[in-house]
Amino acid sequence: MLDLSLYLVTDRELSLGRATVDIVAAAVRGGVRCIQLREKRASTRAFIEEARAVKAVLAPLESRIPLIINDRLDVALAVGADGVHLGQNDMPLGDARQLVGGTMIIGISVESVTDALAAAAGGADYLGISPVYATPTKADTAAPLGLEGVRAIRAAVSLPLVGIGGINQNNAAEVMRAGADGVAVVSAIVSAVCPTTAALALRRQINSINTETTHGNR
Ligand code: TZP
Ligand code: MG
Repeated sequence: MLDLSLYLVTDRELSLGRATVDIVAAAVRGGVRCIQLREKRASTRAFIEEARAVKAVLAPLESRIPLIINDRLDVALAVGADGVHLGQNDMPLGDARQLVGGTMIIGISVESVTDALAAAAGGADYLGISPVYATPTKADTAAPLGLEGVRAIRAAVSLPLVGIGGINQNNAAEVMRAGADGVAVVSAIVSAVCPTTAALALRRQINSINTETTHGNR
């Protein structure tokens, strides 16, 4: 089953000069369970090379960590990634699904209940609720949806949900309590002095919610 509980979205410009492959390796040691490679400025060739390098880091791991490619279905196909993540202005879900059939995970960023219902009807595998909180990491986001937005989307669809935008160890638990199955973070991990420690801190918050759920408190 797809484990979205702690989902890292990469950003080379926020990684304090460290290589994305090293950030990914460190983050996975701290308990990140899914990687999205997001390259907004790289050439297609550099994107493909980076994706192959990240795939090589993930391949020998005992726990299977999926590699999802941001925006670029062609890159995802070229490297044999596990999935692609598409926003509301990227390739339409229907076209992407037609190209890959059931062979690839397709995640969709949703900015409203309407988007969520459309993505669910179109066969998305999971949804990214974007953004939950305001964030300087991405310029062109919609207005923050907040915990109310997470609750509304949770009530509308049964797909796995991951919150993204301004999430860190101090607010990860409340996003999950509002109904998300996981949290996706960029700066909280890639800009941390120690990405492993940052991931561990997030992991602790997530695990505390899973324990609550096990005890029927959610
Ligand atoms: N999509 C919606 S918000 C966002 C993306 C890629 C950036 C999230 O970055 P951060 O640093 O975790 O707030
Ligand atoms: Mg996109």
